[in-house]
Amino acid sequence: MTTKMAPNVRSVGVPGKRTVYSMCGMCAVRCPMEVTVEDGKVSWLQGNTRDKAIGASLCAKGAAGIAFEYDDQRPQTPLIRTGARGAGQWRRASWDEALNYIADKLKDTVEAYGARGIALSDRGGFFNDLARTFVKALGSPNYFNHDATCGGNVHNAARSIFGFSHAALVPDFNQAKHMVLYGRNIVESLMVKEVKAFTAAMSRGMRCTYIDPRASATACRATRYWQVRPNSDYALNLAIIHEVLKQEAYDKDFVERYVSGMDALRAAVKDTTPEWQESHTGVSAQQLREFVTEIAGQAPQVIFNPGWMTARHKQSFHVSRTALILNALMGNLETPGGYVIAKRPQYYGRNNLKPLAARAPAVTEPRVDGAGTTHPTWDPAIGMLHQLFAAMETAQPYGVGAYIAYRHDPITAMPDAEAVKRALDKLKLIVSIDVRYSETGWFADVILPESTYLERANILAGLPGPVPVFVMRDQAIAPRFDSRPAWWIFREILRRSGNKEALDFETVEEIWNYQLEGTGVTVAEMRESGVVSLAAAPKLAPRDALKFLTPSGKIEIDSELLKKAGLPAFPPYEVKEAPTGERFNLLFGRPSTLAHGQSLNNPLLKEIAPEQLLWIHPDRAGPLGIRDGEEVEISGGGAYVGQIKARVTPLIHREAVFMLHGYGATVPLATRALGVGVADQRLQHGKLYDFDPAGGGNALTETIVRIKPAAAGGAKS
Ligand SMILES: Nc1nc2c(c(=O)[nH]1)N[C@H]1C(S)=C(S)[C@@H](COP(=O)(O)OP(=O)(O)OC[C@H]3O[C@@H](n4cnc5c(=O)[nH]c(N)nc54)[C@H](O)[C@@H]3O)O[C@H]1N2
Ligand SMILES: Nc1nc2c(c(=O)[nH]1)N[C@H]1C(S)=C(S)[C@@H](COP(=O)(O)OP(=O)(O)OC[C@H]3O[C@@H](n4cnc5c(=O)[nH]c(N)nc54)[C@H](O)[C@@H]3O)O[C@H]1N2
Ligand code: SF4
Ligand SMILES: [Mo]
Repeated sequence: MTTKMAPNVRSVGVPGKRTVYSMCGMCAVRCPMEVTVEDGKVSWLQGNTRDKAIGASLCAKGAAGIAFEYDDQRPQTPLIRTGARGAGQWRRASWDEALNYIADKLKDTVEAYGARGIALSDRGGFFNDLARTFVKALGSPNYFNHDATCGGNVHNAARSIFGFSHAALVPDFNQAKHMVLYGRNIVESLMVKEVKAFTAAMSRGMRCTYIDPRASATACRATRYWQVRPNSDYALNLAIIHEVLKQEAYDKDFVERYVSGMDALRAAVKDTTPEWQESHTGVSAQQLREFVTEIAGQAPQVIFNPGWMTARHKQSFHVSRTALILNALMGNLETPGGYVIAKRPQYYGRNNLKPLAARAPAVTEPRVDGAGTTHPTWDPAIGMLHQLFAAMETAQPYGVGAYIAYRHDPITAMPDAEAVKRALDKLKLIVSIDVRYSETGWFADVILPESTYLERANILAGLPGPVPVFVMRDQAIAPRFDSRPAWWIFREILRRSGNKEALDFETVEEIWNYQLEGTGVTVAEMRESGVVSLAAAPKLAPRDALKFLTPSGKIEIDSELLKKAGLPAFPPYEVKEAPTGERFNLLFGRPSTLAHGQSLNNPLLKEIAPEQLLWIHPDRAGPLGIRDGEEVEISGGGAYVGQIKARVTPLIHREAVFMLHGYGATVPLATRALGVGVADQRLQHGKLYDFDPAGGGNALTETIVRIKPAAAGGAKS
């Protein structure tokens, strides 16, 4: 094994002790972080103390970054598949060989399908200018992020109402009086800054209404908990809006000035009374009325926080939309204690980072998923990944031949792993760029090991916010193995594909200098603290001059985008049949100590990971002969059957079972995670192409599973 430093990076193996400002990479939150390096090794990790919102805090996963770094169970060189897909036979390859192999297959793809036959998906977020530029420079419109199974529905709902993403709505925890959370499990599915702000707000007396069929740890902190029926939040919201209008608990001035479509809203909620929703949600009419009376006295410091996923079913978009409409009714936008709208640098008279994507020629080909065209409500900037898999299978609307999964593990992240594999198997080329052996990597043709977040530098990122910032992830240590940073990998593929201009930089510093041109910020300043603020203090926009990015400039309850899509603004609530007998809705979530499927093989996190249990209500478990602590068999209708221990508890709604996501891995080289627990995504059989038509997101929580006591001595899948 050669231990070689990636070319064109700073010499980092210097003796002595120093601090490098970076960003944690143990989950996608990317908290600002200080890395202590002693004699070329990482000796300590903590939050970036120059950023007061985080201080020295990291979560357990962040703190396990050292264990991740010094774990050898990861791809150490490029690997090229030698056996059948997924069979696990590989040969080590040099970077030249692997990159040439990829370039050849990309050429075949372009010959067969045109450049649009190349697609890439990634985890989105801060640094996505790089991957977008890469795809654009290849001449393809087909960049996707992961949002089909994450925040897609919420994002597209916000886009239909405000014209911008829900990520642009920043809750003012300092002054909020009441926060309503829809399955947003803030204290476990955590972001360090947010959970600190939430905990502080609760200590100072903020009220919290938490809505979830399962009593999560956040439910335990909340002042009100509603154990709603699964997938019923839309009915709840229609009734809350009905009551808010009836009690006149909304901000009339704000609505008058900024909201269009109140007539449509009134018509939609005319009959959705608190009594009407009772049988749909399980929340009593009286409790709902009391809630509305309470928030009437707290508005506008009341925040309806739809989180990222607001359930994942075929009306999720409308759950999110109605939650966002409630914010508009509260008049809480750009108000202390409400939602602050994230600002770009221009708002404070500063320039943003120069986009790399501008260096690549425009692509005029239509997207393969129809986002923005046949599906006007789906944001073309992020796409809808399941439709890429559909195109792989059907070659409609056109064929796709090559796919790069960069920082993304769709065989874990998308429902129905077998269906994902069937689609992938049609391709000429599957590449995984990862820091560990993912399920997708194991099925790929080529694995390219990216240097870890401690071993590499990223491009700079500009983050909008109450105060916009530029952030840096600098390289802390030399790569331990023969890996490379993504910017280098993409540059090399482009060079070999005859499209080199867009990313033709020799060093990451060259990229940084390009990005910083005209901003008044220098690389040295970035290195000094890792985070540079573009204003001294946040400044709210004047309330009488708010501008929304919708076609009308207003908050569009009667959305132009929905009209264009031929979709109703307020479809009738779809009544949910209650599963009975052996049948349950499968719900899922995360523990605070694991990030998706990527953490269970970490030597430290494996030790503290909770045992994966199946939460089931005593009223349903009893008749099935299922007892607390005993093994049950769970199946989702496909070939995959799991065995898991029951946790019999009233903390889960009668109609649902709940399990943690991130278990049930199958890669033999990741020995600590191998075969531990059950993979919820494999139980989501038949769900790859089942989605919310308006939001586009997969209908994961509509999965029905069957549960029965495990046969004594039954084999574990
Ligand atoms: N059934 C089910 N499906 C789900 C979910 C669920 O709870 N249940 N959750 C959904 C949600 S919310 C999301 S966000 C998605 C998440 O799905 P993914 O985005 O696929 O998950 P992650 O584990 O965050 O990261 C993806 C891959 O990036 C790799 N990676 C980590 N760091 C780096 C790096 O520095 N460089 C590179 N190149 N790779 C890196 C990881 O090893 C991992 O293989 O899954 C969704 N799908
Ligand atoms: N520790 C840790 N933190 C993380 C992550 C991680 O992997 N690990 N991932 C990050 C990412 S990518 C994301 S997207 C966020 C996700 O953060 P959250 O949005 O908080 O998501 P989950 O943890 O999946 O929790 C989902 C909750 O929704 C509930 N739920 C299911 N169906 C319904 C329903 O119909 N209505 C309502 N109201 N609730 C329902 C489930 O019971 C569960 O408790 O977490 C982020 N933070
Ligand atoms: S939430 Fe935890 S794992 Fe995620 S970036 Fe922050 S410290 Fe790291
Ligand atoms: Mo997510």
